[in-house]
Amino acid sequence: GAAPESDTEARAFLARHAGGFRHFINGGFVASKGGETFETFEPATGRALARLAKGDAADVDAAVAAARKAQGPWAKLSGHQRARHLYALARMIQRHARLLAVVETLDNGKPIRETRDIDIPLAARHFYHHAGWAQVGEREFADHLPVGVVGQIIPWNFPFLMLAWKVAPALAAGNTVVLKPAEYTSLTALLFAELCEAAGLPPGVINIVTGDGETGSLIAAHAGIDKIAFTGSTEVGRLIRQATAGSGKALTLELGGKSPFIVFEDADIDGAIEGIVDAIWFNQGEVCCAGSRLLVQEGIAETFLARLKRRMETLRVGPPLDKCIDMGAIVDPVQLERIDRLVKAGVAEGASLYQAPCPLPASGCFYPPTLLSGVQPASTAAQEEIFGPVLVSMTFRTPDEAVMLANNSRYGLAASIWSETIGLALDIAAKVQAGVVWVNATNLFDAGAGFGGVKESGFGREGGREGMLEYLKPKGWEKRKPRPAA
Ligand code: TXE
Repeated sequence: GAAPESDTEARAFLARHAGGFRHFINGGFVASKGGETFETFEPATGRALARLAKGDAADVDAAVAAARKAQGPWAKLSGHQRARHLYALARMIQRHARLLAVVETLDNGKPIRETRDIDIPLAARHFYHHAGWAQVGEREFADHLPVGVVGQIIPWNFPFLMLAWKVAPALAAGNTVVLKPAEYTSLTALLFAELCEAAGLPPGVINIVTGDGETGSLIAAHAGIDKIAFTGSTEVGRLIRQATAGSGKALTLELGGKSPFIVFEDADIDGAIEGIVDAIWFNQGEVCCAGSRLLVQEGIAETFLARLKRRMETLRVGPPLDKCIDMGAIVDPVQLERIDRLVKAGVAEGASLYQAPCPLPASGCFYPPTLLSGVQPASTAAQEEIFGPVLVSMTFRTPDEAVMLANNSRYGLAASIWSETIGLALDIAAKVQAGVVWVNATNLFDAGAGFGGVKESGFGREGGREGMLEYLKPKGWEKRKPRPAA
């Protein structure tokens, strides 16, 4: 195989912060007021990677105060001026793309091929796209105002891309931000803070507070925040909805999924096989919209699964800096244990287990590409989000049965439909309960298209015009006199 990607520059970045990473508040790096810190690890080796500040109530207060002070002046800038800042950030991301990709791979465990070709370029594209919205927004949203100070809590599966999805539209719309990265993967966010400094972004427009769920809950409950945008588990989404209920805070939630991947008898089988590989083994299956439930029509099920198993054997799992690797490490031992527990539950419930016989590194958090076939629709394996490289499969006979199985889920994030009969595919697309539907394709993301879920996958959209509106409020209501007390 090819030589592994060099991590020299990334190690130098880590060494510069060997004394511990700090929060980024009001344009500068500051230690936690209470002095608490925590450690993170490299998933591929288990070695310690960084020490980070754990945000407490005083830190969140300071970040919110900085964001509040910066918000008026930021919103008063012309759309053109705000766009210049977003373009500058996009160019900074491109200039430091290699460093960002390597840091992301070290921190998360995902393959360098993906961070280099997908995560970081899509993040840059998100800033470019939203620089455009900052300019046209002046006319398009002339009857709207920014929401104000936004609290953003993001997960660990696409640490930098999720930062871009949250930060770019918020800034374009004239909001300022208090962002908390996930505790496993904060490093690209802190590197981004350095890039914001270098790009001359006004202090307080972006504030980054690191920490765990406790820090997150302080942000969710903070009275000085006007909106919360969250991506993560449905369980935490529920807690945040409770914490913000009745507070007047706006809220968007992008939560879990168990997305169906439906293959009809007349599908292009080669295409569908490559599609399912991308749907479930991209990013180790740690993807909210992963096609984790394969529904295949009975007549082709046996051949399809046989071919899929042969394709699984060719997937390479290993050190993520190796440029030939298809699947890297699972983010943390806790997640690895959760995946294994759910696979065992699937087997106990009667599913057949197939794991690709690929060699795994002796240490680090690795898990093989896994298929559970013949699962019962009501079983744990068919219903729970596994959030790992585990595909479950079921068969159906008729299109109606496919729709019934697809919708037999508490989630509704995405769906992928494969058939050469376009009328059938579009008919099914309209009947599947999902925020995003792909036909003869999967995992298509575009900064200009709204992404989000229905049912327990959450609400609100990210990307495009719909995404911009989530960071705006109609003008006028704030001038209305409060109703006299009864
Ligand atoms: O997610 P959490 P976890 C799913 C996936 C995974 C499971 C658990 O199934 O196996 O969730 O992962 C912050 N108030 N997804 O526990 O806890 C936390 O610090 C406010 C799907 O890591 O939801 C982090 O920044 N914030 C998913 C963020 O929430 C809180 C992506 C997400 O972490 C908080 C991740 C609280 N009480 C996990 N508790 C997707 N759909 O993309 C935690 N956080």
